[in-house]
Amino acid sequence: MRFGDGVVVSEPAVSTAAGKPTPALPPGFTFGVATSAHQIEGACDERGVSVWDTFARAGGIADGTTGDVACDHCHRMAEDVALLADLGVGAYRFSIAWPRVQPSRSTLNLAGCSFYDRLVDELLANDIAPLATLFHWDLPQDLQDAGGWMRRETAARFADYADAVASVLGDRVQQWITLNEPSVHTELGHMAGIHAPGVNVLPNLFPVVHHQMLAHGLAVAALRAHGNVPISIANSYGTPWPVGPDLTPGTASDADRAAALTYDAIHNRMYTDPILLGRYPDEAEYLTSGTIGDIILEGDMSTISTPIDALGVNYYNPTGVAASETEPLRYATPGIGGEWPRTAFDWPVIPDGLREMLVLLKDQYGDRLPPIWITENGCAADDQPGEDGTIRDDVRIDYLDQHLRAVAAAIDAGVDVRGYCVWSLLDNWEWAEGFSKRFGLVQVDFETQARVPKASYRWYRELISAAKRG
Ligand code: GCO
Repeated sequence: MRFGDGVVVSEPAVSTAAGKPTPALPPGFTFGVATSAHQIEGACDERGVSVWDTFARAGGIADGTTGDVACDHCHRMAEDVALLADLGVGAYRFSIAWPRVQPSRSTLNLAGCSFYDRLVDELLANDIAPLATLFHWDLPQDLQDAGGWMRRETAARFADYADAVASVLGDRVQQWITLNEPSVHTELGHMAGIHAPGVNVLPNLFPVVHHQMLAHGLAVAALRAHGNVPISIANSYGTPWPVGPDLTPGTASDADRAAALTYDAIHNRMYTDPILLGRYPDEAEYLTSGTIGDIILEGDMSTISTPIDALGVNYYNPTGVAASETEPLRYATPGIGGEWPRTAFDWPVIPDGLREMLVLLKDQYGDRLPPIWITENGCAADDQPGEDGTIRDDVRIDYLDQHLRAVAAAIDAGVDVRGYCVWSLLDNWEWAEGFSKRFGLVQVDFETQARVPKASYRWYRELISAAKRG
């Protein structure tokens, strides 16, 4: 069924992934999908400016596009929630655009708050649990102009924003996710310069790390003041795979294995240890020219480690890690070789890496590890319509099927996983890649904004329906 332009296309029969039975996940397991504000909302003239608007206008996007219109979700919200309802998901992970709620420090944009108010009500009317991410990288530009995450004040401003949002939505949101992928925002936005705000603050990266962690902790306290809605954070996790000269683990050296431990400390544990253990890994000292004690103030670690109710895991693939004498973080990530299938992003498809990462988290954190949600997993594919106009994205079906089996295997190994969100509902604006990478269960024609469910949409709908039938 085609949404948006009113034309209905006949639906071909659903074929499960290679005819295999659906992955066996426990009763009560939640199937969902995920999106983010800047990647789908559009309506840029109805909100304040974010660092991604500035970064795109400065030429940072591969195809020269912006998120100004994206999927025009702000003006098509009911249609998109209808897609969610038809899909049968139990949860929808979306993000709230900070600049839409607070265009500048002293203002609260009531129209912006009203949009999220209506979205949450529409979701609940369709028995879909709203999972709201408060920060998915779209920092208000005026905050960046004042120093952004290099400044401690930004953490306090984030808590004020969280308080404002909770005062509007706190009675209906079913899970708060404070930050999305602080590691990626730090590394790509504040070191590599290929994401907004496009700066390189090396050798002093640690303030960006710590002020995001502090923002998380202060927001937890602000959210708790509005009730007992479960709170989590959605971290990017790359399973650390040491690789040698041929980019496979088979030729890795002891130095590569040591580098993989460093990568795990800096990319994965740097944003998990402070929250679950109340301390940073020793490698945090690599991220400052001084000492981390210069940045951490009394009480910070206690604030940051305020208990949370779930841990969000965004997983796409393992990370190949090799020793490096020249890289500033003391490791290189040259990729993973071997005969793996690859996505349209050229990312290797290694589902068992997800099981491995989940078991690693359980081993590392033991009883300090709260229940896990897979808050993102999915693949970019070169989707092409068939002769009947539908998209037969079997590559995506196989990807999702295999990763759900990896989740089931992790659960069998004793990891408490409660839910899984496909990235993403819609083809959307993929950051520095613009519109060139399509992750959606639903194809979006960015000229007409027509939505066309793909075969993976129908496969996921059938899988969810079968799980409900038990
Ligand atoms: C991320 C972001 C998403 C991306 C998705 C595909 O994990 O990078 O959370 O916004 O669009 O992961 O790259």
